[in-house]
Amino acid sequence: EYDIVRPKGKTVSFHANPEMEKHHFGQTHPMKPWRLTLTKSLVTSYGMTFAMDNYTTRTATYEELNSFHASDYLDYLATAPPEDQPRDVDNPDKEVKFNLGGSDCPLFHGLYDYCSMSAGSSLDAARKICNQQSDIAIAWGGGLHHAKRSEASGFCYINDIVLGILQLLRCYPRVLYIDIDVHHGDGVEEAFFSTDRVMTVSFHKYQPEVFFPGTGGLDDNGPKSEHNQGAHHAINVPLNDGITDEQYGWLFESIIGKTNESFRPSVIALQCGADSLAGDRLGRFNLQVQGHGACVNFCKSLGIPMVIFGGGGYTPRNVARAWAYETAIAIGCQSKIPEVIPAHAPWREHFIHDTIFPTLEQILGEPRANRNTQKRLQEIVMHVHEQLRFVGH
Ligand code: VJV
Ligand code: CA
Ligand code: ZN
Repeated sequence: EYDIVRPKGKTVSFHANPEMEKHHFGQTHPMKPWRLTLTKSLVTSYGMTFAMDNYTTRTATYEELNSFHASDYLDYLATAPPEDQPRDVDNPDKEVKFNLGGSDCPLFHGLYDYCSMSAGSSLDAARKICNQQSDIAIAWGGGLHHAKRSEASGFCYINDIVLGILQLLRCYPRVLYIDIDVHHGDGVEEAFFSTDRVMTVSFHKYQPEVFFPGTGGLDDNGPKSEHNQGAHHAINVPLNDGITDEQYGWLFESIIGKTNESFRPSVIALQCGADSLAGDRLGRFNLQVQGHGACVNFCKSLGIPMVIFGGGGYTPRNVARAWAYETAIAIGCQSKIPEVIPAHAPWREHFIHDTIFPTLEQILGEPRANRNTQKRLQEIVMHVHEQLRFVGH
């Protein structure tokens, strides 16, 4: 029925744990782990599993989590009572200290398992790239870029990306981290702030005081001291509401193309948060599936091994569309997947349009006014190119 075959040479691996998807942050919380089920369902229905190596990932061990996170934080994460249980009277200040139990980062049932599974899939993906057993390794359950060493933040408890990059640094000299989630990748930037072995680039909506997390201005490029090795190794692309596929694609290629030339990464870690799509419950951009996917395609075209992580994405049907399409791009079968969502796809009724690429009349979401002027985008590119003059290997 399908014409999707294993591409010669390139190996793609897909890392997931279906147990992860059964966890709930709470009834109306925007983060819905079952968007991963929806994604996998589309990937399977389009016949893509036959063109990849599929792995059910193990849970990361305490020691693995401990390679970035502090022990006291992990210990509390593992033992904190879920919200519907009596408060932990012995540790009244720990929830505050670790930012656990608020509305963004609730203490739900099975939280520690959920975190270990997300981290386990990202670590497995990174190892597959280290061993050179894959050219592209996909971990849609990862991408939780806000978590800090000793603090949960913005729906993220364990920073699986930092763990994955630490693994990559054991085998590769330089890692380029790229983050297309609508939010600033603050946790990853902070973790590698003082090293020139990791270059971080985040594209995000930037409006401090109004939009989370409020960091990631154009002038935030790493430590200010030239003596610090991390100087100039953080790039931030602050954007306004309503950016389009065309503008984003131009920015992405100008910035990542030039970064690739200057930094010469040995491997790419790409966070593909789908909250930068139009119609996202929390996002503000106008990207369509094609525009989001074009970023993945551009990275692939650089011919460097790559780990692909998930991230945000709060309109599940659109998250699944984008991540299924991007899985196809990784395999190289995007021109062969039928536009129409297969009739036998379970969950088909979740898709308000029958196609993976809604047409002009039925785009992903009500478009927002575009507040990004061409002049400002040009200034951003100029600033980034200026920064990159300090970077060279
Ligand atoms: O803006 C914030 C922080 C507040 C305090 C908590 N309230 C609920 C919101 C304002 C200052 N947090 C952001 C966090 C966004 C995290 C994005 C994560 C990622 O995509 O980058 C990577 C996975 C925020 N924006 C919207 C909400 N929180 C939000 C949280 C809810 C909610 C509605 C909106 C939590 C629970 C419920 N509704 C029921
Ligand atoms: Ca981002
Ligand atoms: Zn986000």
